[in-house]
Amino acid sequence: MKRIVVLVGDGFCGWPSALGLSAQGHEVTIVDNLSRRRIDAELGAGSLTPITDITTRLAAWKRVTGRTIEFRAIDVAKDAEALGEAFREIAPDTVIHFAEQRAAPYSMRDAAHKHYTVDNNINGTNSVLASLVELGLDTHVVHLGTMGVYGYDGDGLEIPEGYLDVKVEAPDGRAYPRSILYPTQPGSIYHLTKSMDQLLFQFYARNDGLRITDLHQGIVWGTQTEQTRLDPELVNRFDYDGDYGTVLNRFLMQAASGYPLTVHGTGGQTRAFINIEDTVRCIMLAVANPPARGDKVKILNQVAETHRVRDLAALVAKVTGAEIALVDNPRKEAAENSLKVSNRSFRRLGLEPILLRDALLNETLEVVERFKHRANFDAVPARSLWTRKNRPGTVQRSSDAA
Ligand code: NAD
Ligand code: USQ
Repeated sequence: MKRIVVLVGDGFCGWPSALGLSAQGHEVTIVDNLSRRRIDAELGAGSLTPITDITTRLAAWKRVTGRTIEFRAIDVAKDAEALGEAFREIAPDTVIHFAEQRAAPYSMRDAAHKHYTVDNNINGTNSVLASLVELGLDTHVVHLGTMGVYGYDGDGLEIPEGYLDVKVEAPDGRAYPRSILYPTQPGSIYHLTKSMDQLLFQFYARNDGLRITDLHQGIVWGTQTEQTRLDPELVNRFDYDGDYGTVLNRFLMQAASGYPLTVHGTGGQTRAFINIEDTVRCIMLAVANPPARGDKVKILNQVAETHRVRDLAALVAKVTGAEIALVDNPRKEAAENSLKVSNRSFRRLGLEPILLRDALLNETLEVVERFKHRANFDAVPARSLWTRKNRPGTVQRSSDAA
């Protein structure tokens, strides 16, 4: 059993991961500055599910399972001293680093939000790595990164897991072999910070021998996991707004509420998806399989399957009878792309991913059906614009004037 610090266990992926690891018997400490809850207030759209405050959540976990999860309120990006102190006291075997501003639209709102996202994400990652080095700890860092570092205008070439083996032809006629990070092409400031994280990881692994796993995850859908289902006070968060709501969860919430499914442009974007239960399984597998000291950064693609956005909309419409609306695309992205992603590493570690089966869509639909009365429909359209030429993804209805 390991001592694990989950930076940041109050979020959508962090909370069920912290519970899953605690259920496995690990000694878990959550660090979070609760910034996401403040952003809920800024956007006027809290979680659709009634998440309890962190103290109530942790007390419920203790009541239901008898297990304790510690909590520390620390800003990972700004308070390096407190973070270092926590690492010194706990001496973690593993640090799971989720502590970032993760919404692409939020990162593209304006200059202030671009600044916040870069500042928060890059300083946070550097603080985690620098603190561990300073303390001389041999901690395994597991970072939740994103498939989106590679961009979404692919032509069908399968994206490998992190590295590309190339031969560079030199003027002397020789071909020099190199293993390089697969080139990035981020499509938002948020995705750019994840690309920059990769360089920080590469540096600290080479310079200091830090053991680092970087998980390139697709879009997460679903809400509940084996542990969050145990008690209403353990319920996971569910985002549906135009900034933080991700596409499939948004479509499910819109379908349950009689709101047309907001397909951006032609819906030709193909993306990678993974269910929240598999996010937790992958984190567990990554924790159990660290790289050796001195190894290069271990990069794994954390995806189950790929889908085109309009096909997802058609699937949700078929299951629910919802109407589909083709709205303006507020983002600068290719109208159509193909995407193939290798997920061999997790498959080899035993992951049998959950695919989009009706039963699971139905579980999420039941959750949104139960809580749809809590939604703020003004927050549903995606209004953050990538460029001055883009237009908001607004459905033209009398109840939804732009
Ligand atoms: P989330 O916004 O629900 O949670 C993020 C948490 O981080 C929040 O609890 C917030 O309070 C905390 N936080 C942010 N900055 C912090 C700081 N400086 N100090 C302390 N706490 C801080 O996000 P999520 O959906 O759980 O995503 C978690 C990670 O997974 C992110 O790094 C994201 O890039 C990655 N990811 C998410 C998805 C997805 O679809 N949700 C997909 C791929 C990758
Ligand atoms: N889209 C719609 N209609 C909507 C919402 C989105 O058509 O109502 C489209 C978008 O234009 C985009 C696609 O759906 O083409 C995906 O959008 P998204 O908001 O679901 O996903 P994204 O912005 O890429 O970000 C999410 C998470 C992020 C994570 C990323 C994984 O918020 O933290 O890193 O998924 S990935 O997409 O693989 O980069």
